[in-house]
Amino acid sequence: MTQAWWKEAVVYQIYPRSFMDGNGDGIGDLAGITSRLDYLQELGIDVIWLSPVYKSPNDDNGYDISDYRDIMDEFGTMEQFDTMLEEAHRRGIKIMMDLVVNHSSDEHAWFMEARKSKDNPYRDYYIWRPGREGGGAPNNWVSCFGGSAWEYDAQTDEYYLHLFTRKQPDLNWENPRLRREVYDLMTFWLDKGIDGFRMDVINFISKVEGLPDAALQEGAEYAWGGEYFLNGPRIHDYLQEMNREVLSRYPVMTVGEMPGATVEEAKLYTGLQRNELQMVFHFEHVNVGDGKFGKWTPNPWKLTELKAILSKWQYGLREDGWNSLYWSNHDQPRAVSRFASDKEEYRFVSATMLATCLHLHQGTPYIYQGEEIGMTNVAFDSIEDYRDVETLNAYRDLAGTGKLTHEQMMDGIHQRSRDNGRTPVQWSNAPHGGFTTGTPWIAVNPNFTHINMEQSRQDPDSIYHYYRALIRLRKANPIMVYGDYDLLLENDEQIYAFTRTLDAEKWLVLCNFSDQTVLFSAPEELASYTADQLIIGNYESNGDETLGSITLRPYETRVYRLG
Ligand code: TEU
Ligand code: CA
Repeated sequence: MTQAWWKEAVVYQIYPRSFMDGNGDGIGDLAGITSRLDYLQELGIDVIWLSPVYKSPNDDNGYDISDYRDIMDEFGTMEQFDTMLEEAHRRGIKIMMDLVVNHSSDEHAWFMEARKSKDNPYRDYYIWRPGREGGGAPNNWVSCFGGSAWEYDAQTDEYYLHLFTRKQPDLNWENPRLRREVYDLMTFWLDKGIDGFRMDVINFISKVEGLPDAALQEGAEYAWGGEYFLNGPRIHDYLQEMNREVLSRYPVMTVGEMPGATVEEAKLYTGLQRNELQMVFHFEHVNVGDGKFGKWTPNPWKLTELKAILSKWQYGLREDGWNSLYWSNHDQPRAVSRFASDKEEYRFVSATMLATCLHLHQGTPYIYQGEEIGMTNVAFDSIEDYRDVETLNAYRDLAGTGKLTHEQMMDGIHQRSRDNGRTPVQWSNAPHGGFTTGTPWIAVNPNFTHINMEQSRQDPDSIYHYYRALIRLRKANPIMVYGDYDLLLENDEQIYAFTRTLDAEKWLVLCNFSDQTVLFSAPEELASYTADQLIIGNYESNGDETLGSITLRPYETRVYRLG
């Protein structure tokens, strides 16, 4: 197995708007981030993935960029960015930027030019088509955030494609001039000294020629066109070109966000000899339980499903390629609420079990801000309290049309809205959780009074200190990074058990995903081993260290070195 710093690293994601407000205007900012770097150093992480900080009108909180070479007004100045970068580097922390180049903002200078006339030099930076004969959008694709993926522009009597909101027009990667612009702006940031890119929906950039209609479901107005733009025909050419032109010239970390990517495709994206990317974020495990209206009507999910998905990825990328490991991010609900229990009596054991499970898989782990103190989902009573454009559009499309009742929709929102991950980080029990001295742009989860960083740092037995221990463990034990993964008990609905093996060393990882007390009895393949040493766990020992029968308490996790 080829060794690499980015395989050994632990990444921490910052969603700047919700991380720390440095100037009291209620919006997190760069000064706020800089003020918390000591904290991140103490936690022990190696890399920060910074969600977008570029100039943006914030239709989608910075994922709609109007100037790729400048900083969003609310977040501060380029000088403050440079200070943050320097201060991070001084502490041995690298910065990975978000690269959002499937689309720009409609307020980007390129688009403002492009929409002026059909022969404008920037016209082909975007995807324009005339309407259908007899009227209407060029095809029937639905936007990821609801409604048609096309917007009519009267000035030139044509439509432009937007797979996200109408303020996020898709860029035309067929155009070599556009690709050159992207490589140049990447170089601009790399020359500043940043350490990598997380690439937003990067597997959407190559569309099938002709942009054909997708199959319409009965009664639906629009259709999901994924088969015509996910992992499209020229995607590997583009990524190899990007690698040749830019990435190969810098010692960087790269991860491509890829909804709809399968493990077979991930091998092509991350295979060492392919010179594309290092890792992808797939969505298979975070989509478990999606129902009739996707995440808004969630069904219960089974542990066997989750294990099957994660194991397929572990085995699939075992020889070549590399996994990214995550439970949550700024688009997902909070990990404890989604995958274990956020009931206060189980919150510590849930959060530490999930952390252990994730960090003991093979791959590079990503911690989402607040996860390290066990922050939970929020349940605002009123739709007025939500800010996320996806949530608000879905409410309009589903509750507004009677497809779901208000109560059903609010239940879906409470479980899965992106705003669950976007309420501000809870730093202390001061007003607004110490996030701001002003009025926060989105309300702080009211549980900040007992779930907060200050509390978690003071308590040596907290989730926070458990994360620190896990990270330290990774630094000291190459088996956590490079060891082979092997699943045990694949049909068990309560216990997630697996081994990691590196040369002569073997570790056993046990995770109880249920609120029941369950018995683990070692399967055949472990018959010749004994539990040599408990490496980490989230309960006091109960003395049953014989592999034949281990009683796991609710959400208990244990990692043993086997002898
Ligand atoms: O997300 C891509 C994406 O597919 C999400 O819309 C995701 O499917 C959804 O949130 C889950 O319901 C990326 C960014 O991470 C997201 O914040 C942006 O809104 C989106 O791209 C557009 O840039
Ligand atoms: Ca601010």
